[in-house]
This record gives sequence, structure tokens and C-alpha cells, in this order.
Amino acid sequence: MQADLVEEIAVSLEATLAQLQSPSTVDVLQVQQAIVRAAHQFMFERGLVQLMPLMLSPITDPLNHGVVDAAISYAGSRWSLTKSMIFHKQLALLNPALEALYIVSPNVRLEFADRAFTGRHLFEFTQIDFEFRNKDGAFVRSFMEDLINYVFAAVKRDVPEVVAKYRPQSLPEFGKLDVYRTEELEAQYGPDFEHLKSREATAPFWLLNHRREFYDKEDPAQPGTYLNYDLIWPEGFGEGLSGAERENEYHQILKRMGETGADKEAFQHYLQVAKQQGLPYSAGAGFGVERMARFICRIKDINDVTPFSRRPGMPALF
Ligand code: ASN
Repeated sequence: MQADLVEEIAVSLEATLAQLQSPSTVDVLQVQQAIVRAAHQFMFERGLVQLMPLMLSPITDPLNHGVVDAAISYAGSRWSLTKSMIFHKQLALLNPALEALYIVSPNVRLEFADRAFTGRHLFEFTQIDFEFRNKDGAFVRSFMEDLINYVFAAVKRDVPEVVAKYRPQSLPEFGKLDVYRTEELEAQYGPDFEHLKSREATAPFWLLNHRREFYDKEDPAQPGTYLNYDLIWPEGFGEGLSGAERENEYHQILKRMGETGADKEAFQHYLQVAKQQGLPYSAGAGFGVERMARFICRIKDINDVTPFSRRPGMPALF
């Protein structure tokens, strides 16, 4: 093997082993474990049924930004690694016996290297994704506010020594969160509004109306605006959840796909269901588990939340 390559691998191995063996990695893992355990319990108490995650699907979330394509050929089809399970959430609700569901969903998004040092992107991460039939965005936001308080209380109870170490002032309990619209904050803060407002905020807040994927419902009362919402963590930690009321009517989905440039051929079976049977009216969201742990432990770089580096555009040894 070439000497410089051996040296490069040795350096990376050293960094990799340091990350693997860091005591703070275990602190954050314990917080993450407390989050997931409490989220399961909360979902159970609220009657949401758990779906197991899928890692491969003929269709997946087109996202509203470009990533490297991650697909394989198998059994005569093209399968994508799931970037989110948004369409499976909608389709699963076709079962009339299912009112609400959630998934602890591993997502692969092969982000480009320009996101390597944002502090909040990993090319592989886990989101807790949930969806309700016949509920609106206001219901989902209120559900998430309850979930945050429930989960934070559990984290304080289950790993008090870790919370004391990273948040000596303890974890606050939040009441109703403030709600803003993107156009309102943009007018006030300029193009970097999300980051600036997050840095200034001391409590998480909601940000409504992003121009995004075709499955986020356009507001019939205000065409050109969207019934979606992000939860933004304060202290500069940025986006922690995204969700929306969904487009469920065939003609409207087609119109929105035309606007976002989605591949109608790839979505032919989804469209067929929407046309023949109709998709249920639903709303939901998903929050990043690593991002929540990062906020709780005040970790600057999300890559430090995981023992195994998953930095966008960068190699990893394991
Ligand atoms: N989980 C998100 C949602 O429910 C979708 C995503 O992760 N892009 O809207």
C-alpha cells in the first residue's frame, strides 16, 4: 500500500477510535436512549400504532434539495434507500382501522459535502415520524409540544447526571410555542432568517409556510402558500422537525408534482391509488432523534452525537 495512503488511514483511524472511545459519546447515547424510550411510551399512551421501518422502496421522498442518488437494482425493480417514509405513512392510513401511526425511521440522505460542517447534517440518521388521519397542522403542533415536554421530563428523570453536566440550568419546560411565518421573519431578518431567529430564541418555535415537496398541502385559502411547519430549536440549533398537512387529491397532487418537477412515472402506483381510491386526509411530522439529543446536550457538531462518523461527503472507516 502507498505510504501516504497508509498514513491517511492511520490518522483517520486515530480520529475514529478517539470518537468511538470518547466518554461524552456515551453521555449523548444515553440521552438519545431516554428520548426514544419516552417517545415510544408517549406514542403508546396516545394510541399511535408503530410501523417497522423500511430501508428500501421503489418510491421515496424527493426532498426539496439535491442529494446523491442511492438506489440499487433488485428483482427487476429500482429500489431507493428511504430518505423518509412520508408516502408509506399516507398509504398505511388507507387501512380504516388505523387512525394514527409512527415509525422510528432510519433515513439515508447522501448529502453533498457543502453540508459537511453545518453542525446538523448526517448522511444517515433516525427520525421519529408520525401521521394522523383527519387531523390538521394545529393538532400536530400541539401533539409535538406535549411530546417535547413529556420526553424532556423523562430525560431529566432518567439521566439527571448527564443533564446536570450539559445543562447546568436544567432543561426547561416549554408551554405553548410561538408561531411565525417564513415571509414574516424573512421581512424582519433577511434571507438568513431561520438561523438568526434560532440564535436569538430561548424556546423552540414554529415556522409555517415553506416552499417544499409536492406532498405538503397548498393552502386552498391562499394559493402559493403551504400548510407545513418546522420546529426550530433555539440557541442556534436550528431545524428539528418538519411536517405538514398533506396533498391527498389526485388533481392537486399532479399539479404540485408539475410545479416541483417530480418524476410522475416513478410515482405511477402512488398516483393510481390517489386517482382510484383517494388518499386519506392526514397531517404529520418527523423529528430528528440526533438533533434533539444535540440540542439537549448542547453539542456543536452533530457528528459528535454518533460513535460512527457520518459527515456529509466525507469518508468513514466503519
Ligand atoms: N417527516 C417529514 C414529514 O412528515 C418528511 C421528511 O422527513 N422530509 O413531513
